[in-house]
Amino acid sequence: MKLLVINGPNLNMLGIREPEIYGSATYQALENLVREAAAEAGFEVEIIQSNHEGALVDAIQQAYGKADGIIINPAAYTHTSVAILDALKTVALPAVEVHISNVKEREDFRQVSYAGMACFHTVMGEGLEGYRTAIRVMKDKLSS
Ligand code: CA2
Repeated sequence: MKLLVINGPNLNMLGIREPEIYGSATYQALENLVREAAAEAGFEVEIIQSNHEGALVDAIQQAYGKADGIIINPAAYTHTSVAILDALKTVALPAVEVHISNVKEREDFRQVSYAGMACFHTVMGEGLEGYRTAIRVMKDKLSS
């Protein structure tokens, strides 16, 4: 089974700023965790990070016919991007939304998630470990 993990803008800067919100682990540590959790769950995994909305849309479209599921942290585009929502709806693959922080307890402008409207589950506030949870949730969904 193939999994595509997509990370949005600025997540490549993890560990560099705002450790009180996002922790002190680096983006490389996040990729390592995802690869380990995916292997444990029996997934082949591809991980993509981009700061560009269109590149995220391209990645979602390219998953069509190739991946069995998508795990996505669209970062700031969570709260603005109808294009990412439309792409997720178009490919219609099972998708899980992940956020490192607990967005529910943050600013008003973070209270809408467009991408989340096309996801069957959301994980938030678990730090990087949230990606492991998301992978397990996806495994359960695809095994049922
Ligand atoms: O909690 C999350 O995972 C977010 O998706 C992170 C986004 C934020 O806009 C969302 O509301 C919630 C921001 C990612 C920025 O990542 C940084 C990493 C290191 C230093 C600064 C920002």
